[in-house]
Amino acid sequence: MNKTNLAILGGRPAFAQSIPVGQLYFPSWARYEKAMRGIFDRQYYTNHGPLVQKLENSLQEFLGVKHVICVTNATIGLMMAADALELSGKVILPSFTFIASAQSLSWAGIEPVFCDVEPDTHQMAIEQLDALMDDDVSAIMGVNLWGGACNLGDLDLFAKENNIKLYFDSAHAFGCEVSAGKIAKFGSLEVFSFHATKILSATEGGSVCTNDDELAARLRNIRSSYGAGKPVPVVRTSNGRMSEAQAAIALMSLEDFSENRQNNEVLFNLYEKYLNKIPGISLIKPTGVTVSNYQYVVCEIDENKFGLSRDQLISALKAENVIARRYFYPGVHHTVGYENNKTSLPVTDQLCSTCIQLPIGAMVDEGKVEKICDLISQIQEMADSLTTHLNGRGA
Ligand code: T4K
Repeated sequence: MNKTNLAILGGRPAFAQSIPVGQLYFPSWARYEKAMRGIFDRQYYTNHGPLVQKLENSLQEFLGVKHVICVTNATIGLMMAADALELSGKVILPSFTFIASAQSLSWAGIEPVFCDVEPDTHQMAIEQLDALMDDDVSAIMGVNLWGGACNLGDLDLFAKENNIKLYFDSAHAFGCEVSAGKIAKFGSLEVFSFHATKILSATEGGSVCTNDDELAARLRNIRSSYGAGKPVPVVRTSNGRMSEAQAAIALMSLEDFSENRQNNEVLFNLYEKYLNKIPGISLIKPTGVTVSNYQYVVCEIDENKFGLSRDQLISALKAENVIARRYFYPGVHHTVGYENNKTSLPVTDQLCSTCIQLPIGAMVDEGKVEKICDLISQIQEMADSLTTHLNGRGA
């Protein structure tokens, strides 16, 4: 491509159709139709139907965990978790996460206490936890980010020493492994997201996983309005049911998981090869795991070296129909309900202004990765003239 043809300067977009961030798994129409016909034949849409039960059993086997409770989405899973764990007072969690991690606590009347993350890995900064502890803290919510994991061993030790609970928002970590096995069984419970952008998709969906029988019984009672399974005392119930249509997609996605993960790994390695050659952009590799799902391609932009800010790069890519994202922006400690929070989280604040996610998943192939990296390289080489152009537009 000729450099002067960049779309932001008036050229034709490099891609005719938008390339989004996210796994965006779509099974073949024939497979989808067959699954939906089954639902129509059985005339059963929702409430712990046969497909949800099959999915829960399959996931228990796949993940090596005793209980998988499928839910409408991870947000409701996290809200149910706060009740099932009987949390109170305060819970420590990183602010560098999706807004749902903290909002699930606010729904339960719990105060989120935000901690910073490690600059290199983006995972929770465990050495800062001591300073955040007081008698009101009842738990830590670890967040396993970007297909990597936080330091599970150190977190477990810290929680035990302080006699508080530990659980995980593992929305990004489905299918990831550490030396002790698959992510799913650590802490009291873990919550996965099966949103369409995740490697295991139910279109919307999620699950709560635990080895604790009593906790699982509480979760099943909270999930289903009037309760379900073994009756156990709970504070309140909700509607966190997963529908049969959601479970049907998730079962197909689970069947194709290995292939999709492998494909992501190939694409990730290709990104690494090309991006390494471009000044001012660094790829963050998933850490703390022996196997990653490579669900996200996360980079940091060093404006001084790249020549443009993260947001300017996003604008230039958007013009080419590459829909890069800025997860997470703004930092959760500056969002709904926490605007007056005075916590100083320098690493989180820095990452919220420099992190960019590039497309990976089913909508991307090797040729597209090469083309996206070529575009980024050209944008970087033309940074000076693009800055003049973008400043002129007020971007
Ligand atoms: N904890 C963490 C750490 C999380 O990251 C999340 C969610 C949660 C908890 C809560 O999980 P859920 O309650 O959502 O299960 C997305 C997702 O909505 C969200 O699941 C995810 N994390 C978050 C990081 O990103 P958006 O608003 O960026 O997604 P959306 O719908 O705009 O999709 C991304 C791109 O994909 C867009 O360019 C549009 C495109 N797209 C999307 C869908 C659904 C398509 O082309 N086709 C599609 O069908 O939040």
